[in-house]
Order: sequence, then structure tokens, then C-alpha cells
Amino acid sequence: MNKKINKTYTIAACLLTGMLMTTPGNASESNKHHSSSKHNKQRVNFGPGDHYKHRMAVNPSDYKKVADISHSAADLPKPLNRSRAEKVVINLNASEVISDIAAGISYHYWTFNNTVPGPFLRVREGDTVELNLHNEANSSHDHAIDLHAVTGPGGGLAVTKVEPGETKTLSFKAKTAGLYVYHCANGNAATHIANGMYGLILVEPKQGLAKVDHEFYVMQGELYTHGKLGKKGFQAFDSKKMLDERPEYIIFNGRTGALVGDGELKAKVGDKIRLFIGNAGVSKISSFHIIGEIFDRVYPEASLSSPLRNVQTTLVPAGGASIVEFQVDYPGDYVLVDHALTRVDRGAWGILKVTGKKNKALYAGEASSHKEHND
Ligand SMILES: [Cu+2]
Repeated sequence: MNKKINKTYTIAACLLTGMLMTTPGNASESNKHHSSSKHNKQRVNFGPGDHYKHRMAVNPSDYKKVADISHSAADLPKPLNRSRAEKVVINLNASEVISDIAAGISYHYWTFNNTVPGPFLRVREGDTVELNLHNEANSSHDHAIDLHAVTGPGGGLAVTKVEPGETKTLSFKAKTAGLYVYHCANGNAATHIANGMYGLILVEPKQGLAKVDHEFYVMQGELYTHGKLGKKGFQAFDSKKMLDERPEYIIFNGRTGALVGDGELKAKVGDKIRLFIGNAGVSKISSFHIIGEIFDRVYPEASLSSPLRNVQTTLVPAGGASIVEFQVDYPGDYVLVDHALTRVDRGAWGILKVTGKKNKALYAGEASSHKEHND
């Protein structure tokens, strides 16, 4: 990489780090792990457009291959059912892997624990959490974590910046109940998020949440590939597209088709369902909707204070979350979407499959059999 470009990028990355940390860290999104110590004077030179020139050269064979990058929507811890606070230990592993966005399209994902999103973390209000963040030795970058559930500098970033091979520990009190995004915030945080380093942490209120039959974990994200949507082969990260907020893929749970087929959400007629929905961004707000369903309750922006009732579509901000609850009344396939519907073609959809008895009083008619027009 051109030395000047590398330098300007380092400055840009450090501006953000500097804002979040008392002592600015060494942040660089250059090809390989890199350190620099001349931050403070150079920060004034930060200006728009520097990221545009940035490219990361990646040799896919340097990283392990993960067969399926997606985190299952059904894979989350059960309700805690605890009456008192405890100390909880969480181990996270920053790992960079190669996996598929779609069939024949691979990508250098940066992850927590080899999946996108990372694991669903579940603690109770009042718990003391010890979070150990390890960065795998072959990582190309330093990593760190910012949990929106944390009160303190950088949400944990200030004490978790880990170089490849390093482990650091953050201890925090989960003092406020809610559903929160966590993400890597090292260096140019947007790059780390766009590459897959995000997930959700639920801080259960002391009294717990109401009992439901199924809970699911769905998280929207964006991928900025060098090749256009559908282009086969290994796809490098495209920083210009990220800066322009033009993702090629907008996906649920890490890749296209993650919540379809084997990954679909399953329920029976009469079941009460709770969805924990997160949006990593980094740029788009999600208009989350389930086609053919009305949310009985929405906890807007995942605030547990007072739910809205009978909602069709709920906004999930970039770096935010929502909780929706509903009962399923009729069998069939219900499609989860970002109702900015062109994003369906970019990957933002999934299926909730409901089985059970039909209720003709609720829904009846003859299904059309004609072919759709190609308009
Ligand atoms: Cu990172």
C-alpha cells in the first residue's frame, strides 16, 4: 500500500479511537497488523474522503474456512430464571475467517466466535460480568469490544483492545435492563462492524420477561463487497462503498438465505413468539416487518419500559435493537423482511414457518395458481 494513503487512513482511524479513549490507541486498517504512535498532532489533518483510497489485500488461504457463517436464529440461551445477581464469565474470541455470503461468493469475515452475528449474550440486571476477549494469533487486525449495555469509556473499548494473540478482560455491572448491540470498535469501527463483528446482549430485568413458547435471534447487517451483487468468487471489502453507504448485500444473520430452509424459524399455531432483533448497520435503518403478521407488542428501540401494541413495522436503528412479541394464529410461511423491500433482493429476508390447523374464520380463499408476471 502507498505509504501516504496508509498514513492518512491511520489518522482517520485514530480520530475515532481518540474520541473514545483517554489515551489514543494505535489504530490502522492497513493490510496487516500495524502500529504507529504519532497521533495527536496529525488528527487535525483528518478530512473527508481518505477512506476512499483504502484497500485491504487479503489472501484467503491465510484464514480458516467456516462452512456456514450464520448464527442460528434459534441458538440463544434460555431465560435465566434467577432471583439474584451473580458474577457471569463470558469468553469471546475475535476470529477472522473465510466463509460464503451466498453460493460461490466468499468473503473475509471478521467475527466473534466464528459466526455472524456473534453469540447471543444473556445476563441479568445487577450481574457483574467478566468478559474475556481474545484475539486469534493470525488476525490481520487488532480488535476490541463496545457493548451498548456497558456504562463506561467506549462501552468497554478502552480496556479491551487486543493485538493478535492477546487476551484482555473487561469487568462491568449490567445495571440497566434492555437488549443491546455489541460490536468491535477498534480503529475504524465501521470497517470492523461491516465485516461481521457484532451481536446482541440481553440484560434481563430483575423480574425476567414474560414466558413465551419461542425466542429467536435475528440481526441485520451489511456487506460491502468489491464485486457487484451476485458476482461470484472471493470478494474483497470495499471501503468506498461503505463510506458511500452503498452495501451490496443486506443480510439477516450473516449471509443470504441464513433464515431459509434449515435456518428458518419454526413454530406451531397458538405459539407465543419473541424476536430479539438487532441491526448492526453500519448505515441503513431497518424497517422490520413480518409479512402476514401483526406484532402484538413492540418494545421500541428495545426499551423495556412500555411496549406499543398492534404494530405492523418497527424501526431498528443502526446500532440499535427491538423486541417484538406476537402469537401465531394460522399455518404457513411468514416472511421476515426489512420493508425497504428492494433489500430483499440484497438478502434481507427469512422465513417463519408455522404449522398447525387452519382457522377458516381468520383466513380463507383459493390460492392463486397462475404464474407471476415478470414485471
Ligand atoms: Cu475488530
